Amino acid sequence: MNAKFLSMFHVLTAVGILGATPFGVAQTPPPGGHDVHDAHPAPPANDVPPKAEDFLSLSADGKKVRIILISAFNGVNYGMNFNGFAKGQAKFVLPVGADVEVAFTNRSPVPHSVVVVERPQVKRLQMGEPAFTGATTPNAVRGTTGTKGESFTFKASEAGDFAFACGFPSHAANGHWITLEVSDKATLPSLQLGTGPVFTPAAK
Ligand SMILES: [Cu+2]
Repeated sequence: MNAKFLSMFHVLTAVGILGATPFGVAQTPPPGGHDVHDAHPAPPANDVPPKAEDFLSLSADGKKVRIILISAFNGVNYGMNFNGFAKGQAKFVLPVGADVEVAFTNRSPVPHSVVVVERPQVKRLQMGEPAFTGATTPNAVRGTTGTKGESFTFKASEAGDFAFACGFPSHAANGHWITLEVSDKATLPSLQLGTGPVFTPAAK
C-alpha cells in the first residue's frame, strides 16, 4: 500500500464515519418510550393537554352558553373523541332552559359530527333525531372534516341524561361521545374533563 493510497483510505474512512453519525442518531429510539412501530395509526400530533376553560364560556349577559367541541383533539380513542375525551369521560352540565351555541371542528380527515341524544342512544349504530330541536350539525350521518367547522344552537328545554355523540355510523358505539346532563338544580353551566376539577365559567 503506497503512501498516496493510504492517505486516500484515511480520508474515505473519515467521511464514512462522519456520514454514518447522523444516520446512527436517526435510528436512536425517540425519548419518552414511544414505540414508532406501534400497530395503531399515528394520532394527530397534539401534546397540548385539554383545558376546560377553552371549551365552555358564557356571553356577557350570562344568557348564552357557548360550547366548543373538537373531534380528534388528540389521539385518544383513535381520534374518536371530543376535546380529547371519549366514552362519556368529559361531562357538561347545563341548567334547564339554557340557550346553547355549539361550535364544532374536526382535526381528522375521518368525518365526524355532533348530535345531542338521550344517553342510552349512544350504544346504537345510528344516532337518529336530536333530543332537542336543532341540536345537531347539518348532516350528522355524513359528518364533516377540517377546521372550517359547523355550528348549531339549541335550547336545553328538558332535564335529563344526554350525550354529545358523533352521528357518523358506529362512532358513538365505539366511544365517540361525551356526557351532557341537563339539570333542574344547576344554576350555571359547568364542564369536568375526566377526573379534573369542575369548571364553571364567569359571564364575559
Ligand atoms: Cu366520530
